[in-house]
Amino acid sequence: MYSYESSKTLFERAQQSIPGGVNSPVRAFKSVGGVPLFIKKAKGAYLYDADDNPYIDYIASWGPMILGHAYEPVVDAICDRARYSTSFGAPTELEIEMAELIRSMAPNIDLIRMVSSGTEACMSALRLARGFTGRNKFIKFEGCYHGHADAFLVKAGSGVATFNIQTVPGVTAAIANDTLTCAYNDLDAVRQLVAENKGEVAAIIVEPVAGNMGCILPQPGFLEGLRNICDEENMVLIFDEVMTGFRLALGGAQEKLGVNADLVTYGKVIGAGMPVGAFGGRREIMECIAPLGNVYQAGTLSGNPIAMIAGYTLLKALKERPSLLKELDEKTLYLKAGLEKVLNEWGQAYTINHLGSMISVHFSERPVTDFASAAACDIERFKKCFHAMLKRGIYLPPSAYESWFLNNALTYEDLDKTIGMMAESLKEV
Ligand code: KE4
Repeated sequence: MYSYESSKTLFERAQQSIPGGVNSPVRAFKSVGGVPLFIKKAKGAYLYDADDNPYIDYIASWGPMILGHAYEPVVDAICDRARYSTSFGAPTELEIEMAELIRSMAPNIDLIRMVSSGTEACMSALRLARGFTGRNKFIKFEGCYHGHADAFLVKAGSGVATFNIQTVPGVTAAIANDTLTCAYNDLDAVRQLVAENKGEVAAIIVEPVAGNMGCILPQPGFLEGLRNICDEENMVLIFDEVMTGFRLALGGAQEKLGVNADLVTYGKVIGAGMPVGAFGGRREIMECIAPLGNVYQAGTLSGNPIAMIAGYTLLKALKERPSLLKELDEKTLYLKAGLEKVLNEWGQAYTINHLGSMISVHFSERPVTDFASAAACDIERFKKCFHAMLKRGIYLPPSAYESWFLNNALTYEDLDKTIGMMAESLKEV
């Protein structure tokens, strides 16, 4: 039986100095209850908490650690580069190499700007779309999460859904009024919003595979429909690939699903665990960004050499060995098959959503295709399953509104253990 004494002590101490004891709300275990684990170290597919309990990690820092924790080429690159200073605030050759590498991997990226988080990337892409079109409104989907910039905190997913925050204090009505929302996968609702706001909608931003209400796939024709609507209405289509980028394929969801956006945002994997985001896309749009154009966007640590060398090293490894993503997809399929077997033996309602190495288990009698169906799942049963797995050494995302993230350091033995622990956990949920 795991002891959590050190995490308990640290959590009490953390709350004296940090709001809720965490620097990001989803880490607080607030929606699943219990004490958040304080992590001491990690290697490969394993985390070790402050009590040295080992866990097989299915969060991978919410996506970045796609080749496992402390991936040696990344660690070595960071250590080597740090001795030449950690930041200059001036252009470097490394930033050119990073931009050129990304353009060689992802389709449809004429120009790309580095920032320091997915939030910054999405916030900047929206401002750019508004500046490019001269329009104020935009469409997002209920349950999708694009970071915590004010405009996106309307019916958002991830922690906003986890904590059931209907209206985020501090987001003014003036801001929220330009955020139009509808259900994911509902093209008719999009068409209606566009018709009701004719000529006023700058952009549609979408997670091409949603990961912030659990994993939810676009229905056939959904993304293609968004593409057509944006073409017809001269709107900017923004793919938020912070989660899917460099994970679903080297070229992300654009490559995997065969639909090109006008702007794409990145985060997570692009920084290999260091603070990196990026937005890029069509030259005519990107050329509106300062210093070329007047859409202002900036950042002291944008393109930071330590963050760049970490991300560059990881992306280069993925590009040079495309088999890594194939291996990861195969491992995810193996895990899915094993989970389905034990869930079927358990005999109660569930559904698994999955694409590539994104997967989520929902305790639901019906398909989970949007936020409403995700929210209608048996959330209490998820909470019990989360803790049953945690005490058996399996670390799942502490929310029913998150995707699981596999990393390629997972072995088939780890996957078998996960499947076995699920079989045991289901006896007590
Ligand atoms: P960051 O600002 O957290 O780097 O990225 C925001 C973001 C943007 N777009 C998508 C599709 C995202 O999933 C995210 C961040 N994802 C959450 C987990 N669902 C980050 C975890 C957290 O908030 O601590």
